Amino acid sequence: MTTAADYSEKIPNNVSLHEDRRLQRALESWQPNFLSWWDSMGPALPTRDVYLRTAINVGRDGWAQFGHVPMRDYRWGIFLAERDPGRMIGFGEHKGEPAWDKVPGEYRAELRRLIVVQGDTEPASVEQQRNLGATAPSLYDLRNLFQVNVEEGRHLWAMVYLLQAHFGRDGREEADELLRRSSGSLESPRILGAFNEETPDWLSFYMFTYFTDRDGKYQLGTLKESAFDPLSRTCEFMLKEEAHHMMVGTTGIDRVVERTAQVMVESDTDDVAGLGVVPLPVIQKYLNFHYSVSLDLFGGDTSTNVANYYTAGLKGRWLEDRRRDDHKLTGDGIMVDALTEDGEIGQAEVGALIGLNTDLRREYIADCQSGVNRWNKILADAGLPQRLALPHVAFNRKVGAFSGIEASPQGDKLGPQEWERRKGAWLPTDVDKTYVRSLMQPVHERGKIAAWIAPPRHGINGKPFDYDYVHLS
Ligand code: BYC
Ligand code: FE
Ligand code: FE
Repeated sequence: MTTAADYSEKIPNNVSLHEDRRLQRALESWQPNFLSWWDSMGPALPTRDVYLRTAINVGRDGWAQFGHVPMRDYRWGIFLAERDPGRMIGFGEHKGEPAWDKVPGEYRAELRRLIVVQGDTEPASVEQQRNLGATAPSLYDLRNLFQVNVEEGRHLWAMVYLLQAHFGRDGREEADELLRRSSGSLESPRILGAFNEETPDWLSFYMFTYFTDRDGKYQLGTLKESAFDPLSRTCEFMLKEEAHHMMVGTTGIDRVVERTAQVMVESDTDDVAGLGVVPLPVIQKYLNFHYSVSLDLFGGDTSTNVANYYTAGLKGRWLEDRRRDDHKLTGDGIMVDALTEDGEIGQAEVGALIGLNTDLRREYIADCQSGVNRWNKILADAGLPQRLALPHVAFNRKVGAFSGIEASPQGDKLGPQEWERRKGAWLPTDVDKTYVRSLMQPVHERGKIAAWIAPPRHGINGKPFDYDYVHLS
């Protein structure tokens, strides 16, 4: 059975908020802080309204409605996927016991930390994308940016709900801190590295939504397995929205590659810098950067934290119930990335539990490869011999076994001087970034599109590309 959202309330929800006055008051006093954060850190481009999807329900027969809404009036709501009353814990030492509706005291600190880390990324991405509206390549893209932004705002609401409903005063303090830290700040930065990087141009935005939102997909997938049922149900619903974010990234990069390939063929040259499109080597450098910083988001290659999370039932594996093992892993092993005794790039066998970050990172890497295959098919179909590739897992890492060394995208270990000398060939240089930024001339006219990107194959919700997706003010 589905509980429909109650839209008569200030905060749309399917969690019977009206039954809990204390929680309702906590959320209602947080709401103005959220709105002032949105005003100062959310999308900077003034708009009248935007054609947005709003979550209104969680059932199978339609969970969202579309319509033009002023962004500030977006109904950020709290939605949990439908409850399975008989749900059992699927892994760890509590496997087979009923899932928890409340936070067990012994796991309170760990669960709070997982929810805070997840919650911190959501507003961070909105902050990172704040200025992109000014250079949107089309109204269609502008609308997609804003859709992603409002939904990341809703994901923040989702985590704040869990904190305020289940963690008492600590939870309320953490909810305030989520609005206090800010992306790139020196005094109080966001918790994870990738969320303090800039997203200064639309190529970065597509790379971010492809690679970094995809980390979100995998992390949410593991939290969806959690024994703490409210977290599980929250993440399950967030994953529905996440699919669109990744579609924006996948097709965004498709369209950049397609347009570059077109101009390469038309002009019969590889050297398209100056022809108004992004050269393939620059696309590769952006890919290298966003992929490597996203690999860092999975944490250390070995981690006692993740072993404890798993054993306690807080965080599972990707598609836990499809794994053919005992779902406890106490006697199992896994090969993880590691430096050899003489400091070379290699692998080492460790207990499966402490290698779970590696397990998840590998699922992610395989998924990332599917995008690269897609973009390479676009190049092949254009008759071009060039190909894009994921760099080696040791390339440009700041977290894990390879954080102390440098490596080429091919996986050759490099000394610090050689790295300094050659890194400009692999990561975006100031010249590359300036060139990409020079292409970012706004196209805010209905039905028009910037010259550096191909139009999308489909519009949104069955609307054509030249629909009036955004009304600027
Ligand atoms: N160098 O790395 P840790 C999204 C050690 S995105 C070397 O903390 P953990 C979104 C550390 O001491 C999804 N070592 O990993 C996307 C420890 O050692 P021990 C966000 C380091 O805790 C786009 C070991 O490494 N969600 O939603 O296992 C737009 C491992 O510790 C370093 C989540 O991330 C270093 N620099 O996992 C919007 C989910 N640093 O104890 C949104 C929630 C640490 O083994 N978070 N160490 O000796 C988590 O699940 C986990 O906190 C993390 C880290 C996966 C992030
Ligand atoms: Fe999100
Ligand atoms: Fe997302």
